[in-house]
Amino acid sequence: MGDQLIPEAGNGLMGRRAFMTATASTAATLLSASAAGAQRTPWMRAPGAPMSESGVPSRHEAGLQRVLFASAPGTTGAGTSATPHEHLDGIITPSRLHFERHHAGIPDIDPDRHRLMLHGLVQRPLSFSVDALHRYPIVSRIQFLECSGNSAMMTAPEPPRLECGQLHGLLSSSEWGGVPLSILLDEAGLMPQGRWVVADGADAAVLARSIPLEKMMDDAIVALYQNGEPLRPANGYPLRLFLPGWEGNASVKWLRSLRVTDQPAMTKDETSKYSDLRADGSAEMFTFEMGVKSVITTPSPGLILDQPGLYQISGLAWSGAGRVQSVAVSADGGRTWADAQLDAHVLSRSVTRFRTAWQWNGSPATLLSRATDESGSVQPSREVVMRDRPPGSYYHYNAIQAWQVSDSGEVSNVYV
Ligand SMILES: Nc1nc2c(c(=O)[nH]1)N[C@H]1C(S)=C(S)[C@@H](COP(=O)(O)O)O[C@H]1N2
Ligand SMILES: [Mo]
Repeated sequence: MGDQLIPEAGNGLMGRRAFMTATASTAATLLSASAAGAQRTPWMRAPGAPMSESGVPSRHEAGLQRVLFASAPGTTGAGTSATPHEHLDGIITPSRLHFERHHAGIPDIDPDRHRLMLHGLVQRPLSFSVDALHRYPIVSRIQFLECSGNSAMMTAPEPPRLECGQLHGLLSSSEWGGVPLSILLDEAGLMPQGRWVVADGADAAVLARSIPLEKMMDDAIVALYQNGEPLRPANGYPLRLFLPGWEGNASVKWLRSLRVTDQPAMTKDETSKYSDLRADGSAEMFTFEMGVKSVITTPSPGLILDQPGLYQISGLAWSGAGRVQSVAVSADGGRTWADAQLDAHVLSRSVTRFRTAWQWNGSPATLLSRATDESGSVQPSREVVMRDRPPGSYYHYNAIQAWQVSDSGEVSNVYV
């Protein structure tokens, strides 16, 4: 290692500038002459498997599965499954591993019989078939979807002994393609009294949410594509509402009706649920925008650091308000920080991948990441996020996550 590898922050943390040099070294073993001349491995001696119609991951990557999927007691399809972030890199969640949140299972919709109705305070109520929607201009963007209940278990009094995806996997990121709502609303002709749009889904839960008209006219889409292919049934096939940066619940799947109104409908999904209970007993409604947030995905619980040496710290940062400006990382529990390197794609209301190099000396260390977004909002501490939260108030948790590395290299979830 050259002498340019001077840590920028405490406990061996390299900064952004040292990232490439620091990580270019050392994990390989020296090639011996006997290994270079070794016999062919079994998979080199005969032709491999044939092609297939649809790909699957390597059988050696058993961790590439959605985690912690569970249905509410007495139900089959009312629950969540989470993205295993500790096994992934980059900013796109493979569609197969996108988190799922259903209130009454996945409807088996026949796209030829499905219609999207646009009605209420409009000049011309309209009905769209799926084919008709494909004839409108389609836009696509890489953006995140996060359930307002993501990370909710972090409000527990003791830190849950769970892995990164189990704690924070109700966040995924895709390229979403669809028709801007503004085009459809313009075609229907808004009446001046219109302020809200009530969206509801064609599932048995008939999930329904009231969305301010400004958001619908700004960047909302009727999504038809996810990562280049038609939406998967679990994520809303054949079409869903997609509201960039807003709590996942409002992105109504299996969308069937959009009704323009002059006030919110106060549906069950925005009153009894998805509102934020405060200590004085009041409930704050319509917390739509997801706060600035980040999490280190590696190292993280379940992964073990074999021996002291250089490691890459890598994670995800995002904000419902726009782009991620910077991510600071600490290896000493927040006493000192260094700026992480951001991957090339820093997009609005998307996840951003950050990385930094770390020289672990084999003693206990506490790793943290703290994101700042382009509006200047800084990811808060757990103490701040827990203020004014009575027990059972668990939505919209975006606090700084701490991972403790023990002297034996085990990583665990801790509160700082
Ligand atoms: N119709 C309908 N829309 C829905 C839901 C649902 O159960 N039914 N779940 C909501 C919730 S709580 C979230 S977080 C997101 C989850 O989307 P995903 O399953 O594609 O990840 O969809 C939202 N839209
Ligand atoms: Mo959700």
